[in-house]
Amino acid sequence: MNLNELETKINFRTCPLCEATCGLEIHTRGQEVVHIKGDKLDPFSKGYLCPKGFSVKELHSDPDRIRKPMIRRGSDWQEVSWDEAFLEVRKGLQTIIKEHGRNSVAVYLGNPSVHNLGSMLYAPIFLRALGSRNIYSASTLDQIPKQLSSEMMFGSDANLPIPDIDHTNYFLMIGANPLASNGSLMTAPNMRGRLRALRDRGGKLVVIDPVRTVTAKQADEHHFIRPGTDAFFLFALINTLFEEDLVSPGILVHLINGLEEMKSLSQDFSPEAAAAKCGISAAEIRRIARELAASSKAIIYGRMGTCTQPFGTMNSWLVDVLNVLTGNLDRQGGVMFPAPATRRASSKKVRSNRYNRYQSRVSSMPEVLGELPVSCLAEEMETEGPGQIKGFICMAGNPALSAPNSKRLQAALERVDFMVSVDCYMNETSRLANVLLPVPSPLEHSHYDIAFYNLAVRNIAHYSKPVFDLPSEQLDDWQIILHLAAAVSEQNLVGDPLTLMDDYTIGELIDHELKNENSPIYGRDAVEIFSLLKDRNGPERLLDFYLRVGPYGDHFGKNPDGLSLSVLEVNPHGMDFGAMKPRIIEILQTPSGKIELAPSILVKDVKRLKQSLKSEANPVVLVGRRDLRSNNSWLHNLPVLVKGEDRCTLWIHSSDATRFGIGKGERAILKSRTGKIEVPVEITDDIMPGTVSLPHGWGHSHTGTRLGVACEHPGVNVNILTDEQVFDPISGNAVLNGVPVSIEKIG
Ligand SMILES: Nc1nc2c(c(=O)[nH]1)N[C@H]1C(S)=C(S)[C@@H](COP(=O)(O)OP(=O)(O)OC[C@H]3O[C@@H](n4cnc5c(=O)[nH]c(N)nc54)[C@H](O)[C@@H]3O)O[C@H]1N2
Ligand SMILES: Nc1nc2c(c(=O)[nH]1)N[C@H]1C(S)=C(S)[C@@H](COP(=O)(O)OP(=O)(O)OC[C@H]3O[C@@H](n4cnc5c(=O)[nH]c(N)nc54)[C@H](O)[C@@H]3O)O[C@H]1N2
Ligand code: SF4
Ligand SMILES: [Mo]
Repeated sequence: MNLNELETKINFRTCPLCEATCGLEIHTRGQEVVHIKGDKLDPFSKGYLCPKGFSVKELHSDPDRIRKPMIRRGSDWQEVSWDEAFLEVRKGLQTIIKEHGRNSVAVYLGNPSVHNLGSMLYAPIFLRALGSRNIYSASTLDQIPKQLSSEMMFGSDANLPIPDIDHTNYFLMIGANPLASNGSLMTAPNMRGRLRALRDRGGKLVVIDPVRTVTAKQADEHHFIRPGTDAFFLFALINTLFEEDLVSPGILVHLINGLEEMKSLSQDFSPEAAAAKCGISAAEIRRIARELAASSKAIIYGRMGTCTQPFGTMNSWLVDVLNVLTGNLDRQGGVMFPAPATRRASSKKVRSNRYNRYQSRVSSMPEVLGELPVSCLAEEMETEGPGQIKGFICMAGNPALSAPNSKRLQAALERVDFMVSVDCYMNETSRLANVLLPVPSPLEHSHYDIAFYNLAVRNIAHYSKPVFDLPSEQLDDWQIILHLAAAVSEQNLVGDPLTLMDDYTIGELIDHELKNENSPIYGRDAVEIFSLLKDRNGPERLLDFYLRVGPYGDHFGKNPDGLSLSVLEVNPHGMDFGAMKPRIIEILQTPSGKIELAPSILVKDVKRLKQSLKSEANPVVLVGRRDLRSNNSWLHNLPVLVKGEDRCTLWIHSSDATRFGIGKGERAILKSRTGKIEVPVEITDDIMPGTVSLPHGWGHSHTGTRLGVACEHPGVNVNILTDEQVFDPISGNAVLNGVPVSIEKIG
């Protein structure tokens, strides 16, 4: 044995599992992870870690992770070489494309693809090569309403207002549970510490949630809200600001359109009218509005719970209208726009909205930001006729568990002619594929959070080298994706398709940049820039390019002390470029050059809200729940994260338990339009009467999966109950909260 094999090495790496981007200190010996702790020298996380951070050790060594490409013949899976696998993919997809056209191949990009440098940089290239309109992603199960409202208000979905949590005095948090989720659209490690600091400096945290969550318990104030009624609450806050002459956009006053329109729209939503719908009293609504107006630095923040409901886009819009009306948009301690190190100067000052440029085939749902809603995926697979989905590529996703009415979607997946999964597990979705292309362990490739630094409360840049070399028989995500791009291309690319496409990609990027008058390398020589990048390839070359033309970059020599990947490589704990700063002028890309407070599509939708003022509330509705030791559907195979008591339980208020005759420790049947499930019940007064809650991502009881540990703790799949036919009609986003259900005691 080599003596070096026995030496312990210390590696630093960002945790890839959630949006918080914590620094890990990973101790390895040979090919083994000895242990993982928080990296105290990471300028952002300062040693903080949640239990999932440690679990990367088990993830890396999990014997159930798939390590060889596989082809399914009937119910038999065979390990094959990469060449064989890609040949099979090319044959399968080309047959479909030739016969039915490019739109007949659909793609789903799942949540971890946003946490993966290779897929962030290369999936767009694959999507372009494919040229299909049937592009789906986890975004329409999640935050696309927020992206769409930003597109309409500020002119780009790439600029989302992010809470300046470290400097605020007042945090109104609606439909988010960052002490369980570690924060979303608000990248910041150690939410508990940051929220504690807010209170320690005399600030106030107010949580609006149908559940008294762990976050609500740490707040100064928590208000139960009836699921799906946030838009009434938000409009009533706006109504109060106008009625009491508290509107004060500050220096933004000359930068906004639609102030009068907002005033008149809000008139129909008095605090009294809203209170009857949402369950928060008119007096409380008025008081919260006054407190927001009085605070010198306040945040209004709405997340998951506000997006995944029928008024998702409206909520996302009204949240930022409130930030503007109280003068908190683009102000320190309010919500601001990060300046990430990889940001390129935009070439267009004005953009038209990427919305409704085409529609889905069956239900005519509008395209949003280049994709169609997952709620339409099953019907597009089932409904015959030109454009029907016949081929399906699933990357880093498990829609068989994560998408609404998953029974229907699973049946639809079973009938597509050809399916490819790019995944590390044989799970509920990938078991249905014809070809499974396995991705490496997160420790076998590099990492940079190109997506999440766009959402971070500080401007951070942190590059992690691979902890272990890529095993010789393994391809990285970006290589798999380029092979897929080659497989769907018309020509059979000769030579080395990967190098060809990789060089082409960077070449195109350089050309584009050199023509952009706002770029720091405008007008320079393409050959020179290309040669300055020549020592790298793949994601590293693209990342180096982005960093060097970015706001802190070396601008390829023009700013010699500036940032490049080489600089990050000698700063293994990451670098901090400071807190967010006001920069609204730089980011606005609306045709008017102003903030659109009242975009016409959203204004028209207010009629729907007005109509629902009169509708009756459902007697019992179901909401979701996140637990610190989960991550959507895919970490339940790690013993450290599933040990202990069953977490997939139905929370029900004691008054409802009495009403339905359900006692402690008993089980219940839950039914909705789409299905029924049996669940163990937990009685608690931490939930609003009339609301029940169940986590998602469970239900690991399908034959054909290879998830030894998860199958011992299967839980039930809540998405058997969520309804794909109920969605936010503006964005098409799925409704995963506020689902009407009935409950029966078992026996
Ligand atoms: N009822 C209900 N449903 C929900 C939600 C809810 O709150 N309630 N939440 C929704 C939300 S917000 C989201 S984002 C979605 C998430 O749902 P999905 O997008 O389906 O994501 P996951 O369930 O996390 O599945 C991720 C898959 O990626 C694989 N994977 C992990 N890392 C990598 C990698 O680096 N590369 C590749 N190629 N594969 C990888 C995992 O093995 C797993 O199969 O679920 C949604 N569904
Ligand atoms: N531990 C863990 N962390 C995760 C994940 C995970 O699965 N587990 N998933 C990651 C992903 S993909 C995402 S998108 C983020 C999400 O992160 P968050 O946005 O913080 O989402 P949740 O923790 O689901 O909190 C949503 C809250 O909304 C409440 N809610 C439900 N319906 C309504 C409503 O109608 N109105 C209001 N006001 N509230 C409502 C729920 O009770 C819940 O407390 O978390 C990420 N982090
Ligand atoms: S909070 Fe998120 S990033 Fe930090 S250790 Fe946990 S899972 Fe990883
Ligand atoms: Mo998500």
